[in-house]
Amino acid sequence: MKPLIIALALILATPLPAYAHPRPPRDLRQLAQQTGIKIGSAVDIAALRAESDYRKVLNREFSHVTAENAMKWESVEPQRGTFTWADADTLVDNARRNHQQVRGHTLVWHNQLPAWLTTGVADGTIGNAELRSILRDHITTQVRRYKGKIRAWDVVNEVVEEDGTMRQSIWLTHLGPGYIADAFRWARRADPHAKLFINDYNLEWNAPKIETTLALIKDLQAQGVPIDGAGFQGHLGIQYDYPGDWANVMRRFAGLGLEVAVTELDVRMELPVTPEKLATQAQYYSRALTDCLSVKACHELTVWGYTDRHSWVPGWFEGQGSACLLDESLAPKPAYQSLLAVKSPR
Ligand code: 9MR
Repeated sequence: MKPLIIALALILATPLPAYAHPRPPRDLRQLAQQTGIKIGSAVDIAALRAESDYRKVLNREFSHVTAENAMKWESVEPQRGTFTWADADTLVDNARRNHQQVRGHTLVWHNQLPAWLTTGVADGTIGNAELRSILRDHITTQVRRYKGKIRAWDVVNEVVEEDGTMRQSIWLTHLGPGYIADAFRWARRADPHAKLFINDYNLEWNAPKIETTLALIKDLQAQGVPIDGAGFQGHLGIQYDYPGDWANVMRRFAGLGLEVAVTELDVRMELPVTPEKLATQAQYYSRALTDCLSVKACHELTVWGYTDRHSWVPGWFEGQGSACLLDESLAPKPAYQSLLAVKSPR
């Protein structure tokens, strides 16, 4: 009798493997808890303010948030020296109240720069030395303002071109290649605890971009530049093959000692929507989550908006849409269910 009791006790005391959770997750927040990664969404601040159903679902489902536009330079300093933090503050305050961590997006980019900056550079009234100090002040001011409230910053965004050359932004052409190292150093000084990321699109599969970005990171590390992570935006479309090598690519970045994250996932399609297309889209979403879960260093998967009611896709790709997990009326699509059904290897 005794050995049987001991055997039974042993079986009961053995912890269940992570994938053997008794119940499937009820929502994305619970999925995030069970898998141990952060599941986030980009946030449309106007919707957060004005639409109670949008706010309710955002705060129920997501434990991580990124401002879709509110932290970009043109949003926070539309006139030189005039700062407009209200939208970014709203996001950060809402996050604190709802136990959400925040990804700061983005400090150095070639898009959504304020007009005073781009015209000043173009007409020569802002010279290169002044431009460098403007960039330093921008990074320092913004990172300090949210010190301790941002888990990770996208310090530089989209600095490499599709052909693997460095992007000829105003930063590169006026400040030289050292602007990237400077940006990371200034960000670290302003908030020593925030994780500092490089972020890009098509980094999931585009070989020239992957190789250049890896080389850039190694070079930064050799100079002692503080860089902690690489973000894969993940703007996918079902008319293209799923980037089947993505997990291996993530592992290469992780091999440099970096955290990796999926920072802007969405999966667009050519309209009209059909059940077949939604089923394919669901596979893309679940594969992206599976890829992240299969790489130890992947700690975050963020979608670029969670509802088709507010998605950048229709405005940018003619005839395309339906890229998000929930439809316009906030009803879950097959993609949402497919995420909940992912079996975590962790
Ligand atoms: O979703 C954003 C959209 O509302 C803006 O109009 C657009 C302007 O460039 O930027 C979109 O977000 C981009 C993100 O900041 C960086 N990666 C690509 C995203 C989609 O364009």
